[in-house]
Amino acid sequence: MAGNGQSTATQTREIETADGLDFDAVVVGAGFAGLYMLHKLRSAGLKVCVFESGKGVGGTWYWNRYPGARCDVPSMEYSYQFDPDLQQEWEWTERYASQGEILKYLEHVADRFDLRRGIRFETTVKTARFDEAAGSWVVETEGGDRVSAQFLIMATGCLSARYTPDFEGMEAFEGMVCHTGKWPEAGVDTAGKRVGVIGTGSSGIQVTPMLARDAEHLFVLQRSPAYSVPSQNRPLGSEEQNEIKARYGEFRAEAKRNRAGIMYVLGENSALDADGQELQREYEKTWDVGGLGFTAAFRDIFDSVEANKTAADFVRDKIAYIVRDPAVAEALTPHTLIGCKRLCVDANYFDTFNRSNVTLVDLRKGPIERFTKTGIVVAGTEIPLDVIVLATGFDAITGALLRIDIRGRGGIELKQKWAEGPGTYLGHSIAGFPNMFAITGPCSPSVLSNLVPSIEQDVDWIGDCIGYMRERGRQVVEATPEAEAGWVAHVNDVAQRTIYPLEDSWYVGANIPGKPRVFLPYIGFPDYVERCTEVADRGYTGYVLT
Ligand code: NA7
Repeated sequence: MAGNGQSTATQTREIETADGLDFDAVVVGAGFAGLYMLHKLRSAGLKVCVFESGKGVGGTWYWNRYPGARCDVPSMEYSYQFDPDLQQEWEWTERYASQGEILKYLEHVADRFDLRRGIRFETTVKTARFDEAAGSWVVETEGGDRVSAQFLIMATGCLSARYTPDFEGMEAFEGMVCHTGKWPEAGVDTAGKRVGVIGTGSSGIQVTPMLARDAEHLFVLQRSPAYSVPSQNRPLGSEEQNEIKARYGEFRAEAKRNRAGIMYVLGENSALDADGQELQREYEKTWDVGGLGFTAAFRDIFDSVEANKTAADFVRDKIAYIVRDPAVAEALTPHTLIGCKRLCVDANYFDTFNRSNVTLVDLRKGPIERFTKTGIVVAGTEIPLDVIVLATGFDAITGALLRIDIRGRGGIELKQKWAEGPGTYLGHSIAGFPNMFAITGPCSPSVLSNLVPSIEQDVDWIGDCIGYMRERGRQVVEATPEAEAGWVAHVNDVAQRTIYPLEDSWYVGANIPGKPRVFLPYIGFPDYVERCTEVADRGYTGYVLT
């Protein structure tokens, strides 16, 4: 986090001298989205204040410091493209960047574009209310700051509201408990200790092999087995990078034409037309390449249950092959559709269960009953532990927005408006919440796309919309309820044409008790971009500008 402390005085000055705490825009969050939003608006001459809970920039990549934390999108793509020089200068060291490297990159971006002075760190936004008479937002922080701004921009991230289940007796445990999503900066000493990890989603799957290396014994408490494919991560040589950099624009444009906005070649064939040999050959090929491209082996893995089953069978066979104990292999094998819950990308996850210091605890045979002073009781037996790692996920996409008390026109609470599930227009605008935007909000491609280009798309769109308003002297922009309803219907319609909604996952809010079951992201980055562009080109159709 080098550099954060030294600029505190400057940031405070910029924030405090801006017309007595009256801003053009308040941005909440200083991860990928907040940093670029600040740069964009500041470059357009706006007075901007960013509030950030962390001590430094980075958002997700600031908090998720657990060993093994790594992005599942290749580093050459999981990076900004708004500045060609930045894009050319930065050198990635691995095919998939580690948390530490992404954080360094974001710190570099913050310094390169002089962003830190516009950010108030260690400041959590508590409430935001739209003042109808003034046509602006009043934002209050937990520390008592109160500022107003014409625009409120939520850059709060899709996977930032941590979820910790309400385990009985948690406070009684005398060892260390830490969530992967809030890993201590100083690290956690697990060497020679008895460690329990709860959760086998992406975070659990990444942290497990790392913990197994030095723990005396690692217990992996699994409620649902997950599909995972190898990342086949490797060092990224300059030659390979330079090849991409020589045609970076073209490379990025090509990636954006794919449904997820990521570079992969979608198989032309249907898995249903392939015989056993072809299936095996194609899946082996994509397995060896590694990463999320596995599900691109055939064109219809997300469109047909039967096609999906061929990919799932292949991974099930791999698990049986890798894990030596057949009973453990079976317990680790999912029997659901593949990829409808986020596909995990790992480094030796399944092989870790061949180690003598690792035990899989199958919670389907008996759930976690309670925590005790010295461990966790599962099915009547205590597992003695020194450290408990919660890899229990996030209240995805809506959680970070709803944890702030946001009130729009007529004092309506966002929580109330979204009681039955979130509705937005184009993912970033909400009827009844004028002059507020959510970057990669619900009903946008967000987590089903490469998030960085999705963020840039939203930031550019929002910046252009604000620019349009300023040029024409418009004060307030608001999505109409009709436009919002139409967009939500379209988002659902597109999702229903795929098999994504068929499984329980955080894409549908199923991981959070009581959360309405609604398919949260929009499937199809290129269609989304086209629609947003069309709306802007036609003078912001579906919005009222006053
Ligand atoms: P995920 O994918 O939501 O995984 C959370 C895990 O925690 C999952 O295995 C859950 O089991 C498990 N969990 C949650 N509650 C409990 C309780 N009460 N008891 C036992 N186990 C529980 O979160 P991640 O942080 O791994 O990944 C989130 C995203 O971040 C990921 O998809 C990437 O996009 C990056 P369940 O499956 O619900 O049975």
